[in-house]
Amino acid sequence: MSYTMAKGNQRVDPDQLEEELKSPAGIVDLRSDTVTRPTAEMRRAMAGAEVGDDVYGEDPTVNRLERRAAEIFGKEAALFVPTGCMGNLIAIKTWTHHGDEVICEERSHVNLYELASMSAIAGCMPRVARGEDGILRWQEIEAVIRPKIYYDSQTALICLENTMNMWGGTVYPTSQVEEICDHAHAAGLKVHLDGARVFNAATALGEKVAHMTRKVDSVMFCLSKGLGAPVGSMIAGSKAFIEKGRVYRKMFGGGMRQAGVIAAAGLIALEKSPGRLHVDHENAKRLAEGIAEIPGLGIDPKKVRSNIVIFDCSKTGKTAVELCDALHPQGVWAQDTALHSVRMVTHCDVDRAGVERALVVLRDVVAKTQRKGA
Ligand code: TLP
Repeated sequence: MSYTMAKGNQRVDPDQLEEELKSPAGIVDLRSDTVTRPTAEMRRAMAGAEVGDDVYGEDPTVNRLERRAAEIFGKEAALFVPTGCMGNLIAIKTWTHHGDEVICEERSHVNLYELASMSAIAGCMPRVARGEDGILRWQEIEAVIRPKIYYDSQTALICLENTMNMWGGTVYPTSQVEEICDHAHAAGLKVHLDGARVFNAATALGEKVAHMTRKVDSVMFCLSKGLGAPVGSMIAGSKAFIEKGRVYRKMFGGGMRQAGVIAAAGLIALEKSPGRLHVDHENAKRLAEGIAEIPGLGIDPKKVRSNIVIFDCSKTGKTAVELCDALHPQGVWAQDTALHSVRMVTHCDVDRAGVERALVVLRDVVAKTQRKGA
């Protein structure tokens, strides 16, 4: 099939636009893997997508994506949701009753970056645990389970995150997830996995996502991060979970109509992107090794296992915001994640040359700040 897309008042072939469809020229955007732009193949599929009204369950492309996601994860059913935040919230709402507690890691996304939606909307309290490099063990979880006393709020759900974003993309060993699930289930608790980047975890482990998630009760994963789709996440679990989840998706305003237009890109992301994530991981490793050689910056490259690199800049005398602001005009975009922590995330729109450029600019910017401070 061939077609053209409007670009200004020109008509252009999207195949020739592949480079232009990526990040703005000259910018190495490492703020997040959410910034990826859909490929020409995705855009073609979106333009040609067969659609229907998904609130009636009549969008064939969404239905295909949901079936395929369920199949890949070895779960009974899956649901296409607009965002990862909504996917997590639907799972929390489905597994809990208002007044319940949800155990999660201190730096987890559900605790820090979802606008307290588990409290504001699902009526639950986060009960945080702390794991080494963000990876929880059963002992740390067990310690914060509330006793079964009628005047205590009750623990209902454990929410794990894999990879663990704010700990630098660390990865759960599957045996540890399974041990947590076995104990949780024995204690009558459910386990939800925020697997926004579960395919990165699968790449790091060399395992299949179905194997890694077989014991969790529900999983959310994002099509719009490392997998490169423009919009959308999925939740997967039992048929009963997805049936309830569909109700909450509508209640939260996430019932979409001709969503096949975006699901079409999601299908390509799901089939094609996991196979290239190792490139992002190799780039992240190189980035971390380069950062470790810059005086004043702190990182242990051995701990970088996926596509997220978080380093300490306290010894530069600059805050993370100041450092990011100094990098920005040089075309290297990074994200502050704490007072002295900077995050750089590799993805399909950043190649090795981009990583090398980021390192040159970073070294230069840090050296200048240190000269000024001397
Ligand atoms: N993460 C974003 C920011 O919100 C921090 C990013 O740039 O990394 N779970 C995890 C582990 C995530 O990292 C994110 C997004 C989400 C859920 C939410 O996904 P969206 O943005 O689709 O709602």
